[in-house]
Amino acid sequence: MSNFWIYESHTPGYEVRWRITNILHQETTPYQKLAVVETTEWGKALILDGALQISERDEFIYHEMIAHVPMLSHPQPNRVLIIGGGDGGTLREVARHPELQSVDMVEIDERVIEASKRFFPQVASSFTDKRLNLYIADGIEFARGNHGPYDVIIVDSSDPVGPAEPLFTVDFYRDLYNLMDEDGMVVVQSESPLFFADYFKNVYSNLKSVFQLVQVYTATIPTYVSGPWSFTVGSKKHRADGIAEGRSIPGPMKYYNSSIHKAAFALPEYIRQMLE
Ligand code: AG3
Repeated sequence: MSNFWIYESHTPGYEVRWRITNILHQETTPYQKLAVVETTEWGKALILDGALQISERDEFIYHEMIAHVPMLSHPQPNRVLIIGGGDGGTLREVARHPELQSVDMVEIDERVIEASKRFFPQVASSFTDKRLNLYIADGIEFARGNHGPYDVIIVDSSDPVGPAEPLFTVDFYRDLYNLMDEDGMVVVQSESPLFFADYFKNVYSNLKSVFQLVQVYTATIPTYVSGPWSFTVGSKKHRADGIAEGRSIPGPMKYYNSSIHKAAFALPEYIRQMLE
């Protein structure tokens, strides 16, 4: 068996390692270090600046949960904006909804898209969708521009260090607010409440200062830091914790179902208390 391992340091006292058989690709893009490795347990994995973004084996959990919760709790998600998400997994799930009329996707680093198309074709499977307008651009600048209005916005970013840092600020959330219709809803990946508690609390209070309704849900994504991973919704009108009337789930899922949708919003006390 190969004796090569890659490490991810979560905190100064906690790191994980994965046995790998191969480094399939490595490059330094204008924005970050990008690597694709073949692991023995999780299939291929995409790593940005030392942080694992997707593994073939569990990416479905993250992508189904970041996409279908907002897409199904909104009554009519016709126009969608995805910020980040260069691997294409969020787009793949959004594109399954027949209600979708157009999706704008804004990714700062074209190399992530290229690497995903080459090494993760089953994730990058919707870049040919006719409803897609792809922008290789800075999400911050895009959000300041005259786009939309959108019904649903999904911020599928990496951690708030490096290129994604400004995507966690009040100013950015205010710009997103202004890009949405009067019943719009945004969901952002908001890190581990346990290990990245400050980031998590910041997202919540920043969204709270902009949106009428803010709700948190979680899912366990085994290749991220152990325990729950959070997603936070800012909404102008609709609650996010259930499927909207008249909507139905678009085809077979591997993780998402209507019970999971509701249950994901049930928060353990230690998380609920962080939001007080
Ligand atoms: N975006 C969230 C990745 C966070 C991972 N963090 C970490 N490993 N420290 C994933 C992008 C998938 N489309």
